[in-house]
Amino acid sequence: MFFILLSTLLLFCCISINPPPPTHSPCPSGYISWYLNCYKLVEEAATWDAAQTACAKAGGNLASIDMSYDQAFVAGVVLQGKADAWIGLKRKVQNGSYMWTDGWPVFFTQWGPGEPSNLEGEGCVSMHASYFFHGTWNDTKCSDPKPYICKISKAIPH
Ligand SMILES: *[C@@H]1O[C@H](CO)[C@@H](O)[C@H](O)[C@H]1NC(C)=O
Ligand SMILES: *[C@@H]1O[C@H](CO)[C@@H](O)[C@H](O)[C@H]1NC(C)=O
Ligand SMILES: [Ca+2]
Repeated sequence: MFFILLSTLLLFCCISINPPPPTHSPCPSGYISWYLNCYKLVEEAATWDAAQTACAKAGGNLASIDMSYDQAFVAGVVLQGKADAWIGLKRKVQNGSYMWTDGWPVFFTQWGPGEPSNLEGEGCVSMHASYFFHGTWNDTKCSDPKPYICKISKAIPH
């Protein structure tokens, strides 16, 4: 009887002093959590290089988009038609191939009609906000200031 009472007391004591740990977002504030990734639309316009530097300072990169469901999430939830925004894809001047800044291989693309136009001086990729071209990609001029999408990821490319 005593032991039942004691264990009941212990049970109450320990439940009351051990509340469940608070659930907190795995992402820094202002970022939206999605699988192993955190995304943020930064609405202050910057050149592509300045945008990449700012994302890197926060521990990430300009966003890479590796799959169709990442594309749907970034276009629909992060961008929400607010502004054309830089993503982490850039054409290398050396050989013309497009590479993600975070090192992921380019598996998936969502170019707009006629893109990439690969015009001289246009090697940085932005995502469209406009109704008709929503979410599609365009190679544009790297020195144009645009809002941008940062991504912090726990997934490591290999
Ligand atoms: C293109 O050049 C970059 C270096 O600027 C290199 O990392 C990449 O592997 C090259 N890609 C091809 C297909 O040669
Ligand atoms: C793609 O970018 C170019 C500027 O580099 C712009 O003139 C063109 O309108 C863009 N395409 C769309 C569909 O907005
Ligand atoms: Ca273009």
